[in-house]
Amino acid sequence: MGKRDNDKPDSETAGGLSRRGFIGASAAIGAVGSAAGLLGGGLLAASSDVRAAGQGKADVAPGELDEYYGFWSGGQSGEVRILGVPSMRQLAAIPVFNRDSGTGWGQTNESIAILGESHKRGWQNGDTHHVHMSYTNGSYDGRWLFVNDKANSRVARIRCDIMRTDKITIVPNVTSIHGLRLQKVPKTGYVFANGEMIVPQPNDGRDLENPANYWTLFSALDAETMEVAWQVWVDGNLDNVDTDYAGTYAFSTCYNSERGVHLGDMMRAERDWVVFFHVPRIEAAIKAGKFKTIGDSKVPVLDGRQAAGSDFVRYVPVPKNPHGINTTPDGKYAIANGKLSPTCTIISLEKIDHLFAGKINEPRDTVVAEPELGLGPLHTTYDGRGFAYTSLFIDSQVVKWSVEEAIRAYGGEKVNYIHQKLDVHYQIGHLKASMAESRDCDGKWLMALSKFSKDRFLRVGPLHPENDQLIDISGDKMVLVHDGPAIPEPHDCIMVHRSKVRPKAIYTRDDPMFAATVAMAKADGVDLEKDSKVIRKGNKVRVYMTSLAPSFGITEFKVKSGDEVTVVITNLDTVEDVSHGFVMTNHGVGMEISPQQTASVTFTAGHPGVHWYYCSWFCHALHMEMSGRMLVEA
Ligand code: CUK
Ligand code: CUA
Ligand code: CA
Repeated sequence: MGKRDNDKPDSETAGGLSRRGFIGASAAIGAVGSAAGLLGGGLLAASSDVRAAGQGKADVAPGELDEYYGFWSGGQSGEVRILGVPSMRQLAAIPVFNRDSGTGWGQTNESIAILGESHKRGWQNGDTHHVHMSYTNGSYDGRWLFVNDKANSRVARIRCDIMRTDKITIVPNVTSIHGLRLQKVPKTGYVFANGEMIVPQPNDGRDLENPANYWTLFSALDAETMEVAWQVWVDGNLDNVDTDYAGTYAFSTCYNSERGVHLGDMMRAERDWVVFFHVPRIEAAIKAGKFKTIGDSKVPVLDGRQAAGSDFVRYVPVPKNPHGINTTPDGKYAIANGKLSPTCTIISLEKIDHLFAGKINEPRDTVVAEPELGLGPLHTTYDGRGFAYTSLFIDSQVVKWSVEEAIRAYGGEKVNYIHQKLDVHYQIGHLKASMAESRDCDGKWLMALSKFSKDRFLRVGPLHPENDQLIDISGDKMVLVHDGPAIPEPHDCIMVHRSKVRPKAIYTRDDPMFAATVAMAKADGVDLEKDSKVIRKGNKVRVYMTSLAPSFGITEFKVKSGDEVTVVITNLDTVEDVSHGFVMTNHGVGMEISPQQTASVTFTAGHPGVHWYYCSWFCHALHMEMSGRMLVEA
C-alpha cells in the first residue's frame, strides 16, 4: 500500500488498491469472527503533513489551565481518570472498584463502608466502560459521575465535589453491567444499566445446560439512593444504551437477538435490534403492580419480552450485531452503529412516539436512513453543527458525515453525505466530542480512543498502551493534534467544560464521607480537632491522632501483638494541597489524609517489636521526619 491521503475517503485513496478493498472483503463476508478479519487495517503512520497541521494545537502552556475536564473510564483498572483537555495531562485517578495503594481505597474504613458487599466478597477488580455526568435539563450539572462495572455487575456513583466514589450497587438478576447512561431530562433521576450476558432466571443452578432459558434484564437505578428502582426482562441481550432529551425513552442495542452462547450463534441473524423503553409507561405498570420478582431479589421486574405484548417496550430491527447507540444533540434521532454491518441506522424519535402511539405499526418504519460509512462502525458522536463522527474499528478511521444529508440520500436524493475520513492509530473503539452528550454540544474537540497503539510509542514490552488521539473538529476538516498513551484500558470518556465542574480545594469537616468515623469518635469522647489519644477496649485499640505538617499528634503508642488497632487521623491543615499519608510499616497499611479530612484504618498489630509509621505525602521540608512508632509488646 502506498502513501494515503488522510483527508480522502478510501475510494479516493491513491495507489490503486484501497485498504477497504484490501482487507474489507474478508471482513465483510462471513469470516468476521476471525481475528485476522477484524484487525486487518490501520498499519500506516500519519503522513508528515498531517503531523505538521496538528503540531502545537493541543499545547497548554505551563501554569495555564485546560478548558475541559475529561473523565475517562479506566477499563479493567477498575478506576475513573481525570484528564485535562486539550493538554491530555492526567490530573487524577479516582479509585472506584479497585484497591488503590495511594489513597488506601479498599482498605480505609470509610471506603470499605462504601464498597459494602463488594468488600465482603473480596472483590478488588472492576471493569469500567462508561462514565457519564449527571444532568439537569439536558446540561451537565457537575454533581455526580456514574460508571458501570462489567466484571462484577455493578454501578458506582462519584461525587464531583471531592471526586470520590460514594455509592456502589451490585445489580441483582443480571450478569455484566455494560451499557450505562443517564436520564437527561428533566434531570438525572434514573441511571440506566444494561445487563449484557444472558443467564437463567433466577441464576440459582437451574437450566445450566439449557441456554434457551437464559435471559437478561434492563435496569433503572434511582440516582439519589442508588437502589435499583425496577427492571425490564427483555428478549436478546443488551449492549449499549442512550436516552432522549424528552425524558421519555431509554434505548439499548442488542447484538445477541439469537440468544446464542457461542460466537457463531450470535452472528446468525442478519438483523438484531434496538429495544426502546417507554419510561413513563414502565413507571405506570410498576405502580399498577404488574410486576413480579426474581429469586431473592425484591426489585420489581416487568416482562418486556415480545411475547408478553407490553405497551412499554418496542423492538426496532437493525443490522447486524449493533454496538453503540447515540442520541443526536438536537434530540431528534437515535443512531445505532452496525459493527458487523458497514452502516449506521438513524431512528427518528418522533416516529418512535408514533410507534408507541400505534400510529406506526411496523417498527422498521421508524428508520429514516441507513448510511453506509465504512467497516466496523462502533460509536457515533456529534459537533452540534449537524455532523456526526463515527468510529470505524476495522478501517481504523473516523468518518465525518452529515445526518440530514444521509436522510436525504436515503430518500433517493443524490448527495454525498460523507465529508471526510481520517486515519486513527489504530482500531478505534469509542470516540467522543466535547460536550457531545448534552444540549451544550460545542464541536471543539474529538477524542478517538484507539485500542491499539502498535508503533506509535516506544515499546514497553508485550502489553502496549492504548492510544487516545485528540482531534480538532472546530474547522471544516478534522485535524489530529495529539497522541495520548493510556494504560489499560479506557473504553469511553466525556469532555466537560470546566465551567460545569467545581471540586472543593479542601474537605469540609461535616463531609458525609467520614461522618460515621466522626460519630464513632464522639461516642468515644474524642474531639477530633484537638485530641490525640489511645482508647483500649479489651484487645481493640483505637488510636486517635491529628496531623499538622510536619507532625502526627501521637508519635508513640503501645499495643499488644494481635490487638485489633484502628488508627483515626484528622488532618488539621487548612492549606490547600497539604495532604498527609499514613503508612504503618510492614503491616500492609497506607492511606491518604487530605486537608480537613478524617480517615481511619483497622489492622492487626504484628510481631512484637518497634514498628514505625510515617507520612507518605511529601508535605513539608520536615516530611521525612513526620513519623512515629508503634511499640508492640508480646
Ligand atoms: S464499549 Cu468498549 S469500545 Cu464497553 Cu462502550 Cu464500545
Ligand atoms: Cu505529612 Cu509528609
Ligand atoms: Ca446477532
